[in-house]
Amino acid sequence: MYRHYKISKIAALIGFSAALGGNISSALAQDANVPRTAFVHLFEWPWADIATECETVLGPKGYSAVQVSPPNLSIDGSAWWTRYQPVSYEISGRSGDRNAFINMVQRCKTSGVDIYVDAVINHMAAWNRDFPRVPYSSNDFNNCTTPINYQNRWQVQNCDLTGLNDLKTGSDYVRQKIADYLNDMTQIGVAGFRIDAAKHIPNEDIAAIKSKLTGSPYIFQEVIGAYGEPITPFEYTGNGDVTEFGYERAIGDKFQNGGINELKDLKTWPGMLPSDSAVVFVANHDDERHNEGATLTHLDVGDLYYIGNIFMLAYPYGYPKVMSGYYFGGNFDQGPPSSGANFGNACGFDGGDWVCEHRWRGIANMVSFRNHTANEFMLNNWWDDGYNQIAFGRGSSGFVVINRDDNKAINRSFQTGMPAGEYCDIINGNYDEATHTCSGPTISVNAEGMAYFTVNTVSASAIHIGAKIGGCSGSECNPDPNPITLEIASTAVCLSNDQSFTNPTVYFWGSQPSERVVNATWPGESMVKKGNYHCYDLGAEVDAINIIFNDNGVNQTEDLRMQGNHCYDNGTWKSLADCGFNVTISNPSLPVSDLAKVCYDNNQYFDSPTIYYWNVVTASGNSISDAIWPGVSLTQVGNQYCHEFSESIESINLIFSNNGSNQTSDLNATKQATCYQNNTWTALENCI
Ligand code: AAO
Repeated sequence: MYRHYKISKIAALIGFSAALGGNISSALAQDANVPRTAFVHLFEWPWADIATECETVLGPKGYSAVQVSPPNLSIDGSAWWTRYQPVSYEISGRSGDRNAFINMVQRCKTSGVDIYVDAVINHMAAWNRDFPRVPYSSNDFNNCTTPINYQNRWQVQNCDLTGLNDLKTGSDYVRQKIADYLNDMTQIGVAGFRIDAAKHIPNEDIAAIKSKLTGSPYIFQEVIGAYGEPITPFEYTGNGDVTEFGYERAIGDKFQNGGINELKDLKTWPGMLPSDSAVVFVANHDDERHNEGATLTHLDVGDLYYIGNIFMLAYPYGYPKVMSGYYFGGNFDQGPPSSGANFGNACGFDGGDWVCEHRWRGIANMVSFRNHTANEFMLNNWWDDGYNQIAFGRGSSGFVVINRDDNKAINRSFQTGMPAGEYCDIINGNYDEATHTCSGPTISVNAEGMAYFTVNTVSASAIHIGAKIGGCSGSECNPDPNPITLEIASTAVCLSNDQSFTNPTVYFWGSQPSERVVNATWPGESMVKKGNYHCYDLGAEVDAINIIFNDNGVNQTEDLRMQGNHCYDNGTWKSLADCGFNVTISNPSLPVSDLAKVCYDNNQYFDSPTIYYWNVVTASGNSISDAIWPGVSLTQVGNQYCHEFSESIESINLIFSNNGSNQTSDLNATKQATCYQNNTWTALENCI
């Protein structure tokens, strides 16, 4: 719905430091035709430092934008959070005055980097209700001062948030004052806004303010989705993007407690926003202080936070925001260092007080990885060791290997899906776009797309098409945006051909149910090339079948048994979807069980998800009587909640509900798509 791509206007030649542990490199600015797809929060950075940072680091490294701290006048005090207590909409404060702000916006824009302002518009400071510099007086505020109970929608949106005077955003006068403030910044050249505490403003009030805005600024709203709360992030997607705190929690949990292999399907976990509505982050300025332990932060021992950020920038979901703050030594209120990282102070790895995560080599270079893989916003060639070691591809544009294991290195070959050649390992070296060379180790991809990686404990390696030694050429630089969203019938069998067969052939016999598929005659049927795979459509669904892949009768695999998963990828059976295919269910002889199931991703966090149904049309013509409200309980299957009917269904009317309380609207499913995920129907095969 909302585009996160931005093409840089200029490509300037600039030298800069981009290091983890202090190594220095210089490089060309990112190519002007490559989109910018990740931004950074330079928390509490002064305007002058941000301007320099845009020119020397952010522009060249390909960052799309900077979220800056609230620029308007707030209460006095040294704590960082004083800036979330506005007293006026004049641009003035700890980061600099209006002139410095304008200078920053212009210089960043010239470097290809946008500015997003943190807009504190839900409330004014916690003092009397008189703000003559706006002006606001007591009539412009709501009257509820009791502490907020987050289970109560009305209180969340009408009472003071921790004592902060809650603006009456239902009033046209207040809406206009807020819009005037935002329009002033748009006019200066600000490109977007983070709406602070958006959960505390009814979404229709934000829509009304938005309708008064000039231009079309990018908007993302801070809505902390939490189990059991009535207000959900989904309510706000109509206004713009929304923060996805579920993503931060998932990364914090799996990287700290183990099991990062489970992050493979993170984007489809129940309750997650659609990718094109989600702003994602590993940590934010609140949680790195108050939620330490659950959130992965720079305070974590070892490089967990580092590789967590690498995962975020590689994984095709949402619009990523890199957190970049300062050291606060356990004092959660501590304000920023008295001078910025470019004028007077320095980054931690250079002995200073700023953490500068956005400059850490692997993080800064993964921004470029994300930009160069943007055309192929999909995941393929996934591998994991069943726990803490993972690897995955991004079409034919990039491949990343992440090792979260504390004891075990990774030493093995992977199918990368990438064109043959030598690539810079951008986690462990910098790529120079001018000379097409690498300051560190390189990775060699052979003609079959295979590459050998050695990755130590709690570290990573990554390669991408924009960091190929000698440069990429022709179509490999601009790969087909949908190379492996190739359609495939669910009845096909596919092979990754890491054996380099010249004429891949599939021999099969002994199908179950028996004789569903007629036995082949040796050496079997020729396979057709589909992306990185060769495939053959068996023409009917089977529960199991014996298979030998061979090179038209010459070399051959051992006797294999295909059961459930149809894609033989580098020695492992995977689902066709995991091999990157878009699976179409085209064959009428599907087993009954596959079409008898209706599933729901429960993105409304129902405690007792229930299905109520009527008008059930079965394949056999047998009748199934309507359910009795609120219907029957769903059973959790992986990430979905499902109900299995006694026989195959053709179509059905239904409502999912929380055992009769909250409910979806009236829905209708047909046999081609019986999984309700992210508010749309998809085929079961693509869903679970
Ligand atoms: C300061 C003082 C206060 C004083 C107040 C007024 O610290 O003691 O009462 O002034 O004098 C920042 C600081 C505040 C500071 C404020 C103003 O963080 O400490 O108060 O400036 O100076 C809620 C809001 C969310 C908000 C968050 C902090 O929904 O919008 O609280 N974030 C933004 C900014 C933040 C800023 C403000 C808003 C205010 O990012 O920096 O405050 O402008 C649950 C709820 C959330 C709720 C949290 C915290 O979340 O769901 O909506 O956020 O609780 O109350 C797990 C759970 C999740 C839970 C979360 C808590 O993730 O799953 O349910 O933990 O971390």
